[in-house]
Parts: sequence; C-alpha cells; structure tokens
Amino acid sequence: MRLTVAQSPFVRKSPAMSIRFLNRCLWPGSGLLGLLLGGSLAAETPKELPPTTNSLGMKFVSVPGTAVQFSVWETRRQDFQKFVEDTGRVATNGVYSLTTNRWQQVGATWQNPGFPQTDRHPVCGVSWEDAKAFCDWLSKKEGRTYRLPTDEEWSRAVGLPPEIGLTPKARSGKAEETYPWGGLMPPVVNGLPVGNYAGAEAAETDWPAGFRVIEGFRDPFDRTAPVASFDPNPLGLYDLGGNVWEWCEDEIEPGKDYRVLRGASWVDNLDAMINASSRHSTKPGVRNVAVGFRCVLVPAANSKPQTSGNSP
Ligand SMILES: [Ca+2]
Repeated sequence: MRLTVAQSPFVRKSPAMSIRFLNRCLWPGSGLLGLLLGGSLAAETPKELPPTTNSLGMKFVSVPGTAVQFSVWETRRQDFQKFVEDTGRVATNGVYSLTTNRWQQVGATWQNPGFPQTDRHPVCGVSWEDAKAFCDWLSKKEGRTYRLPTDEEWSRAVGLPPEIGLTPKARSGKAEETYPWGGLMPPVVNGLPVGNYAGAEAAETDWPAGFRVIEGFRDPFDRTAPVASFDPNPLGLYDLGGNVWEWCEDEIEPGKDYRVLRGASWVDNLDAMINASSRHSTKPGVRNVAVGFRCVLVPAANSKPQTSGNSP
C-alpha cells in the first residue's frame, strides 16, 4: 500500500523545518535525503530493478520511493516519429511557438517548431493528449505498461522528499531555494551550466521584447538541447531541470482539467519556475514548443495481474 503524504512520519514531526532544512542539501552529499527515501519509503519501494532499454532504445532506471522506472531522457523526436509513422496521428495543429511577439500560433509543428532540431532533441509542441497516446501506443506495441509520471513520482525523481499538500497545486513551490542540480541559482556548478534554461545565449537571438534571462548565466543552447547534453542527476536522469517542460499524469487540482507540468524549460528564467517543487499547468490539448514529456515504465510486478491463460 502506498503511504499518503499525511502518513509520512517525518512530515508529521515538523514539516516546515524539514522542508527548509532540505532546501540546502538536496543532492550533493545529501545523506539526509537518502535516509528519508531509504528509510521512510523503503517499505513501499519495490526491489530495485536493473536498468532496461526498450524497443525504441529508450533507457529506464528505477527511482527510489516509486514503483516505476523513469526514462533517463525526455522523449526524443526519433521516438515520437515512430509513433506518428505507426499510428498516423496528426499532432500538428495549433502549436504555440516563440515569436518576437511572444507566443503565437503561426503554423509551427513538432517537426518544425521554429528552430533546428535533430532526432536526439526532445520532441516539443506536443499536448498531454499526444503524450498519453504515445504511451498507450508503446504499451500496446511492447505488451507492458508505459505512462506519464505522476506528480509525486516526478518529485522523487528530482530528489524531493514527500511534500506537504494533497494536490500538486498545494505542493507547488513550497521547497524554497531548491533546484534540480542541488545548488542555488544560477544553474552553474564548478563554472559550468547544469541545464538548458534562458541565459545570455537566448537574449542574443530574436528573443521577444520584455522576455528576460537568468542574470549571469549562459548555456550553449538558445532553444532546445539534444537530450543528455548536461550531466545526469544522481539517479542517472538527464534534463529533469530545463530543456522542455514535462507533462505529468495529474490534474493540478481535482476537477480542474489542467494537467501538471514540471521542470521548466529553455525559455525560463524565474526562480518560481525553475524551483524543483514548482508546478506549472495548462489544458491537456495545448501544444507549446517549450513543452515535451518523459515516460515511465511500470514493471510487470507492479501492473495489474494478468487474467488471461498461460498460453503464449
Ligand atoms: Ca539555453
């Protein structure tokens, strides 16, 4: 059985202090986090499975505190291309792209988002519905379960402990000064950028008037970056912070048909977006070139039992 946030023992003790304390010790040498994840959640974390690679070459690793394996990369164009070729899905209408007049629907598509991409760039400009259809197609193709991560699974993947709040909206932004790379702003460690955000490189392009960038920051990519262009986090996951926003399964709050987005993107400069606990959301049909997605694989032991016979 999965523990709820309210049942988590360390949250009950002193939630405010726990969150503040963890702000400063997320990943690097984060013995406390390891203790929390390994201790309070070990009971419902299935035995860690070895990394696996699927039929599209997508690699998956286990994430402590969850029952799933995460794709180490955001879904690539080459993955989405196979889905479109196989299903004929038309995922090209109404895409918002970045223009000198901000976000406009001017005919961009995931194949032509308004800037150059290779097959190893993350697919962008796809809706939550497109992402769900991709997961369903891949599940059927391989006979196992793929889906989007839940909001809480995504938090475990980025290194957050169980958070206070019953909805993604209630949990959003509560971990102050906590970022996916474990340090403080700007996103630089040992003098090198650690993620694809909006830096000086973006301002040197046809950046919209009024759009800002992170002060004192520059990375090599003024739009999207090929997946795994920066170092992975301690779990082996790339680009959890920056590059493209990632769709999650959940509604931002019950009954509001806005789906959760996590991780920020190449267009983001604000702490309030880049913070590891920040949630953004939009309607499931919206397509925007700052948004992509990442899949999780549900190991067979955690899927619903098979009810069919034993014949192959
Ligand atoms: Ca950038």
